[in-house]
Amino acid sequence: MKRYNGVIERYRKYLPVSSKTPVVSLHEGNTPLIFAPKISGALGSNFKVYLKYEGLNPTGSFKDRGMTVAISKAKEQGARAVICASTGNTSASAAAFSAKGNLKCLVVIPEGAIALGKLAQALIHNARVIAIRGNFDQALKIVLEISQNYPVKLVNSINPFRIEGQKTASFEICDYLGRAPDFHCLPVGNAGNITAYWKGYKEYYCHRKIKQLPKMLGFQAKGSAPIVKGYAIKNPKTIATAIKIGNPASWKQAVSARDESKGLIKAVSDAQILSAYKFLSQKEGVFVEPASAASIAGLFMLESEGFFSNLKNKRKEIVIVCTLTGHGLKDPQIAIKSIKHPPVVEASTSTVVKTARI
Ligand code: AN7
Repeated sequence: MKRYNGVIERYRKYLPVSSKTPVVSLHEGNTPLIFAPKISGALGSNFKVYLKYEGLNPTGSFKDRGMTVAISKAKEQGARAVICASTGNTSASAAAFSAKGNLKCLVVIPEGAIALGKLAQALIHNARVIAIRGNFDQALKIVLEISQNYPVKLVNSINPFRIEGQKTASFEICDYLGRAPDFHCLPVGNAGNITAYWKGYKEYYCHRKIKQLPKMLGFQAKGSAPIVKGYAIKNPKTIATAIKIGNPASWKQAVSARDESKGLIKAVSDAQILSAYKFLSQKEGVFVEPASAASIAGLFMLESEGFFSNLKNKRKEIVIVCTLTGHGLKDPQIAIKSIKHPPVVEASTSTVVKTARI
């Protein structure tokens, strides 16, 4: 069997790379598509829901797919340094790929709004991390300005190579299922990922790899839902810090993905996100960070609104893929906070047995 060497090698013919591109890879991609029997069952007997578990990428999020292409192209173009603003995962990924590719990595983050695991990653991979007294949208504006005036390459998803890499997730899903799903659910923050998935599906359609396109179902957090509301949010709020974004860079592209696919972009509350977060970990055994649970929160919300009712109990199988963008270990503090703390008892077998109610 051929060894797996990451998304550039696997999907080279669909990507803007040549034999001269120095490939920087951490063997990202090739993530599992896990069948979710309990979520499927909640929708109906003819529904098949699959989880694209992007938390299993090398730095624990989907960002690695785009970063391998962005960093490889930055090197090809002779860059010595890269820069990004981040709600956490982009910086973790940029820092790791920069370490592998011998680039300097500058990271601008909103102070106090980055999950612990992500901050640890950026720091341990030796990025130069600067926290601003401001939010992600302000950080993005700053790094954009810096990249236009200094010799540093921007690796936020405004960089088209990021989108190119991220579209490989659609390819993997279609290759695995032998078709495109009917619906694709995913969280929306800066809106790069919904843009990338839609691009990937459309390209596979043009190459006749799939016969139909999915409807894209995007979900923002209620306190950070500019696309849903139709205007930028000055002070976005949500416990899902990854998608706490008030003015998404790929806003227009996300709207196109929604409209071209005849899908939708809706908002889910923090309570709905946390409930889906617990459902995933407790019923499906899959631990994700809160932002990722927005996919499932959105799916459950649509189900309760009767969105799927005319598709229920038909012969036709309905295939739904939900992208789970980041690993639960990214944000251990949320996990600990949202469950009961374990009891502390004396060190005796009988007490442990009694307390455990065996
Ligand atoms: C886990 O890291 O924007 O809509 O700076 O980390 O493509 O932005 C992260 C976004 C969803 C939203 N889930 O994706 C960043 C950043 C997780 C994320 C999103 C992010 P986009």
